[in-house]
Amino acid sequence: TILYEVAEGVAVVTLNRPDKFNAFTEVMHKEIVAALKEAQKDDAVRCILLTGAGRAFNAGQDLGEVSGEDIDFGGFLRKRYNPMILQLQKTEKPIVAAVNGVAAGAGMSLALACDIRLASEKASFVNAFVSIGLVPDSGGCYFLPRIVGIGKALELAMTGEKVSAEEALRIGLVNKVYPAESFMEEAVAYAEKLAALPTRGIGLIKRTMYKGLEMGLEETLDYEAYAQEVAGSTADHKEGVAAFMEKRAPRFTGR
Ligand code: LHQ
Repeated sequence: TILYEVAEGVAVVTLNRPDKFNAFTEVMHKEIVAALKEAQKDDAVRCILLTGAGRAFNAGQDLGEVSGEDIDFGGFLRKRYNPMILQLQKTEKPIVAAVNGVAAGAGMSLALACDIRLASEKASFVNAFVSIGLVPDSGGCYFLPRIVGIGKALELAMTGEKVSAEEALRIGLVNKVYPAESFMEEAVAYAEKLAALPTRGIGLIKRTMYKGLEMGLEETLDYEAYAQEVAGSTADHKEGVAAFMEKRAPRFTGR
């Protein structure tokens, strides 16, 4: 239900159920977690690009899989969705969502849990939970207010209104918007640029910044000092300083 391909330092993970708008199934969750673990292990991977096949990014839970059933919502989320969201966080490499089309429900949450969001001008975001009487899950109640602020987050979650790519850019829900025709080329180029940067330093930026959301100033300052000790011992730090002194472009290796 997904495709996984590594080239030029980028692992492209494509959600691949285009006729179902790439809606989540139990198998897809397992495959995404496995792909993220593989990308974390593989030194050739220095950035992960997550996208959807066909017209949509991801429409959330496959409602066909759950309709007419009495489901244990708590168990469902804890078993299937939460491990996937936690795996995105645990991955110490940049994760870019290339939002090619609609991202709805837990599909929107998935995009929010990525580190950077690029959108096609055809992309849109629908916090669809409310339309079926549910609560934003898969980190939606955590990331959405942190990304767009509590006022906008409550509005989007309570109304379920569709947000266009243009509006998403305006409210900081996405980082860039590209024309639909060249979208994947632009997204891959963006990911390749990230993949050429100091990967360990970026992994530490990710961990430290997300931790900073949970901590006070003193604790954050202390964690920064620790993270800097680790970053300061990398080959890429030495290369960055050497390149600056020698007035040349750096050649980072991700180590
Ligand atoms: C789909 C789906 C879909 C199956 C489009 N499933 N087929 C956690 C705990 C436990 C249970 C519940 O869920 C969760 C987490 C969640 O994610 S809850 C939220 C679940 N997602 C939704 O409620 C979104 C439902 N979909 C929509 O609102 C619309 O389809 C969107 C806004 C995504 C797209 O609208 P349109 O562009 O107008 O496309 P469409 O509605 O015509 O859909 C295209 C096809 O994709 C269609 O199939 P068909 O065979 O008729 O062409 C849809 O049935 C299918 N599809 N979403 N979630």
